[in-house]
Formats: sequence, C-alpha cells, structure tokens
Amino acid sequence: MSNFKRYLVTAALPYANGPVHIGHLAGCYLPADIYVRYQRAQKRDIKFIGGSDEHGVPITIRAMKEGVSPQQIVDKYHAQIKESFDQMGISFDIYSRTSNQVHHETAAAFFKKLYDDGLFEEKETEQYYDEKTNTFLADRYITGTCPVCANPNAYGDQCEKCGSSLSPEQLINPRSTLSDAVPVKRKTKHWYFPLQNYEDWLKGWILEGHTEWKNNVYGQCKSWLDSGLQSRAMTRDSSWGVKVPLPDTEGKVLYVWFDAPIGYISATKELTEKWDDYWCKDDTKLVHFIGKDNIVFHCIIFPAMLKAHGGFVLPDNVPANEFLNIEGEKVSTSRNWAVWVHEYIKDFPGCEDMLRYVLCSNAPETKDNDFTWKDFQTRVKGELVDIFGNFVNRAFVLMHKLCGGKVPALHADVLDDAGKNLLAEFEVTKTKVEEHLENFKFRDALFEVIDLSRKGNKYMQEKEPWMVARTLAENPDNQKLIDNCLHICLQLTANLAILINPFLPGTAQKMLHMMKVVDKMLEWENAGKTKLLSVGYSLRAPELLFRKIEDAEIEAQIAKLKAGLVKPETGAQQPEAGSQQPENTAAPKAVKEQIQYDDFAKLDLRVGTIVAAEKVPKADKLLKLQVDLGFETRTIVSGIAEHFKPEEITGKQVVVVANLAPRKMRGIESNGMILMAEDKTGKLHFINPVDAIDNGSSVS
Ligand code: B3M
Ligand code: ZN
Repeated sequence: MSNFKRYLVTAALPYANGPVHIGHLAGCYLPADIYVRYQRAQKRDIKFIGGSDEHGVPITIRAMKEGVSPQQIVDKYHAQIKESFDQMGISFDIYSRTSNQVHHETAAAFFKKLYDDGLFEEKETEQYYDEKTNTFLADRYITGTCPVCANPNAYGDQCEKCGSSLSPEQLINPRSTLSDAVPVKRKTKHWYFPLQNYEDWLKGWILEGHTEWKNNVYGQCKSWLDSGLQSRAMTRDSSWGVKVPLPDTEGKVLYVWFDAPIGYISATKELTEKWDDYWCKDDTKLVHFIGKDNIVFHCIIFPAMLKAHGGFVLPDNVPANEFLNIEGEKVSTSRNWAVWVHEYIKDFPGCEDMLRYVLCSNAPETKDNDFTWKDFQTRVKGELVDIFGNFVNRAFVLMHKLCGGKVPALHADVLDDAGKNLLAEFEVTKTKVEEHLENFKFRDALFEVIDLSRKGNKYMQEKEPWMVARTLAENPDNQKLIDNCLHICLQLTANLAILINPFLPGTAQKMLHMMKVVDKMLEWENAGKTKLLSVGYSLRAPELLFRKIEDAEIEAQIAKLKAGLVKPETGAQQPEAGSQQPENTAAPKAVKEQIQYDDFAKLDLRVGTIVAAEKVPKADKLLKLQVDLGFETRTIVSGIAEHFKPEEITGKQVVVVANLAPRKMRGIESNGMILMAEDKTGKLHFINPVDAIDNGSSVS
C-alpha cells in the first residue's frame, strides 16, 4: 500500500456554456466518482473537487449570440450541470465555480507571484481584431476561403474540408465569425510563460518518474516533450475572466487555461480551512481525472505552473480517458449529436445506475469507444437484469419461501466443496476489485463484481433449492441443504452490495434496505467476509433493482438523436462558437420516428392550383394564397415568401394537406398547408404532378 496520508481528487471543470453529455460522464466524472467512493469506503481521508469553468472565449461568444451577459450564461449552465451531476450520483465534496470571488483572488495571487518572481516574458504582438464587436479574435473565430481547396468556410487555424492547417493570414477574404467584419491587425501586450524552461524538469518528472501513467497519457506527454515546448501567452484581451493583477491592464484577463486549474485550489479553499494540508503536504496523493483533450494542460502546463510557484504537490496520476462516440460517430455538440445527461434523466427516471453501469463497463479507458442504444439495452438486460438482479432477487424470494424470511444457518456437516469454493471467492473477488480500482481499471473491476454474481447464479442453479424442497416430506434433513445454499447466497448478496457500491450507489442502498442493515456495512473492510448477515435475522421482501429497457424506448432515443431533437434547451440548432458547421456539411436530416399506416391514412392530400398569391403585410416570410381544390377555393397562408414572388407561383399546381385544422396567422385563417421539398442548401421546390390534372385529385 502507498504511504499517502490523504487523497485529493479532481475532475475537469466543465465549461458552463452548455449542458453535459454522457461522453463527459464516461470520460471523467464517473471514473472519478467510482474511485472516490471506493476510497471513502476504505476510510481514507479524501476530498473530491469539482466545479464549473466559467471563463474563456466560448462563453463570451455564446453570451453575445444569445444577447445576454456572460454571467447569465454561466449562471444558467452552472446550475444545470450541477444538477445533472447530483442526479447521476457524482459525489463531489464541493462543486464550485470559477466566477467566485475566492477563485478570482486565488488565481490573481498565483499570477502575481509568478510575475513578481520574474517568471513571465512580456511581449507585444499584432493580433486580429474585430472593430465591430471590439474583440480580439482567436484564430478559430476568423473564417475565409481556403487557399488550398477554395472551401469558402475555412477557419483561421484549419480548413476542415481539406484538413490543411492554416494561419489567419493565409485566408482569402477573412471575416470575423462574430460580426462578418473584415478583421484588422492591432498591437497588444501579453505575458508569456516560458514552458521551455521547465522542459528538462518535466522530462525527468514524467518520462522517468511516471512510467506507470496510462499509455495514452504517457504517450501524449512524451510527444509534446519530444517536439519541444514553447512560451505560451497566459493573458488575453477580454472583459470576461480574472483581471490581470497589474497596473494599466484594463481589458486584459488571465488565459482561461491559466485560471481554470487553479480553480481546483480555490474550490478546496472554499471547502475546508485545512486546504493547505491537501495542496501543500507531500503525503497527499493528487489525482486529476480528465478527458484526453485536457492532457497537456494537466500533465505539462499546470504542473509547470505549480513547480514555478513552489509549495504545491504535483499530480501523482492523471488517468485520462479517451472519447466516447455515439452510435459510431464522434460527439458533436454543435450538430446536436450527443446524449445529454439531463435528457436521459428525464427519459429514464430512476435508471441512473443503469447508465452508470453501461458507461463504466464500456468506458473508453484505453481507446475511443462507442455508445449505442442497442448495446445499452443489451448490457442492461444481459448483465444487470439477468445476472446481478436475478441472483439477488432469487436469493431473497427463495429465502422467504423456503427459510421463513430469515437468514438460515450454515450447517458445517453438509457443507460441500461448491459451497466452500464460493465462500472463498468473496475474498478473492474483493482483492481483484481492489487492485483494479487502485490502478484505475474501472471496467475490469466492475467485471469482477458482475462475475461474482454470475458465480452465485451458477451455484444456485446447481443446488436447485426449489427442487430439494420437494424432497422434504420424505427427507426432512434436506432442509439443511436448502439452508446452506441460501445462507451462502445471502452472504454473497451482502458482499455484492459492498462491491457494487462505488459503481452503483443507488443499487447498493436498495440492497441495504432489503437486508435491513445500515450504511456502515458498506465499509470496504467488510468485503470478503462470509458472516455479514446474522443467522435468524429477518430480511425484507426483494425490491426490483433494475428494469429491462424496451425496444420502443431505444428506438425512440435513436430517432430523437437522428432527428436532432436532443437539444440543449437554449441551444436550438445554433452551432457553438468555434465549431460552426458550414451549411453544406451539416448532417443530412435523418428519417423521423416510424409511424403506422393508420397514422399516414389520416392525412387527406389533394392536388390544387394556386389561383392568387399576395404578400402578407409586415410578415417577411408569409404569402397568402388562394388555392382551387376543385370542390372549393381555400385561403392558405404559407411561409414561402422568402423563396418565391407571388407572380412566380400563380397558376402552379401544388399538393395540399386538405384536412389540417385551421390556424390563424397574422389575423388570417389558414385552411391547409402546401407541400414543398427543401434541398440541402435550404432552398424550396414545388412538389406537383408531372402532368396537369384535375384539382381535388387525391394523393396517397
Ligand atoms: N473547461 C475544458 C473542458 O471542459 C476545460 C477543463 C478545465 S479543467 C481545469 O474540456
Ligand atoms: Zn481547404
């Protein structure tokens, strides 16, 4: 065992500019939570630190686009994210935020110390500036035509069409994504942190000192260090963030990646007066849980900052995960290709542990992995319902039926090898789970727990106590066989509660309730014990631990995902700053949820002719049409004014939904709807019969 006296565990601070999705959970919050819950059960002194990252350009841009203040953006998403974590059982000791006063003070003081120690380089450079919005533009916020492939929507750092990496100077007709203005160059002064000065130290510390780090983490560090480090600006021109604590620096703030990791320190200060025990004593084990895109910041830049500052512990490990894809495609928040945690909680109430289970058993620990709804359904059914849940349920049902609702005795005289072996497995499994968890192998650890319940099922199946019960009239002594089987199965159930607790805390609680025991039983030292439940103790009836996911539920989720209906509440289809999709590369519209023929047959579609058309006053989009349906002429208001002039369309035949309930638009009652096709550029086209036919003809 280690000689660490206390643990400090952090999970990356999510940007408060949107909700969290399941990729976030799988990548960092869930493994962090499992680790912390396990260490707490080991009675270790541990603090679990989290919070929202509330600074940075994406937040100011989101605010600008929504026409609200950055504070309003972060208030909204901080609350939403915090709630999602709560509901998923992510058990932070504190979930703070970087817009807090304590954080501003802590980050500013950190910067000031490095400044006073002469550790920054001061440099004046020219940067692109948007004069309309008065903002300096990061490369990503400049678009223009790619000099390589002529894509008109290339970014200032990269063309996503041909993959060329670019600088804003290379773009033809550069424009600001914020205002469409032509960016101009302006001089600006910033403070740079010379990372190259820490290169040798970092090489020794990581490449020689931390060979135990995960391959993906060690590998990324090595390639950064091998290619040589450079000075990085630690300040930005912006009005949102931690103000640079130096004279004459109006409009300058700390770079978000300078202040955010200091957020871990500020949050610990908020949590406890003894924060410096955790941050400043060598016998603290500091562990950062993050996703792979944050590796350089947590393994190189932040440690170099801590080293430069002095007096702080360095991370002992940074077990970063890779990414979780959804249904075979990369998560894209701008395209709305994501499973949002708050949506899941709403759609599957009470099923939080089931998601925790699937995200852990399929976690992207060593490579990118795929989440599919089908796999979700299969794992829940095949592993949770049929194995773990089934075992616990059978043990309880049979104990009520065959042992009077009480824990039966263990009779040594009839205890066979199968029983002895299974009892011995408790300790073996405990040791394996422990080893995996200490080494951040969460999938393997969880597998062992499920495997133990699988062994329990097999044992019960072999012993068939329900069959033995039929022999009792003839041979009353056989009750001992039944007792032994259920005694062992119930002690196993108690062990399962302890072992599953870090992964599925809600399930462990339900099991405690069924066994009428208190939380204390969940202490890790109890795992492996074979006498957790006393003989003669009466237990409750079983509760349902998990439920099956129906086909219809996953079909609905897939349809929702494909239809782009899973949206962050405010987000609509608005792409996020920095990841705008040029229109012609937007995802093709997926087919809507399946309907039955009867649903379709309710529509009455008819051919009609537009006999008159005029603009609706003060409505840019609407045309008022008179459509001759043969049996009558209808007034229909249609949102096509931006696409067609009234005179262009009079005389055209169209297909009309003739039985749509009337609706008032701008005071005009519209009686039906005309059908149009929209191509991928958003242009509308008429759908009409190839040959002119009688008005009123039905379409089916
Ligand atoms: N907010 C980036 C991210 O959410 C960043 C993490 C900060 S951790 C100090 O991926
Ligand atoms: Zn290109």
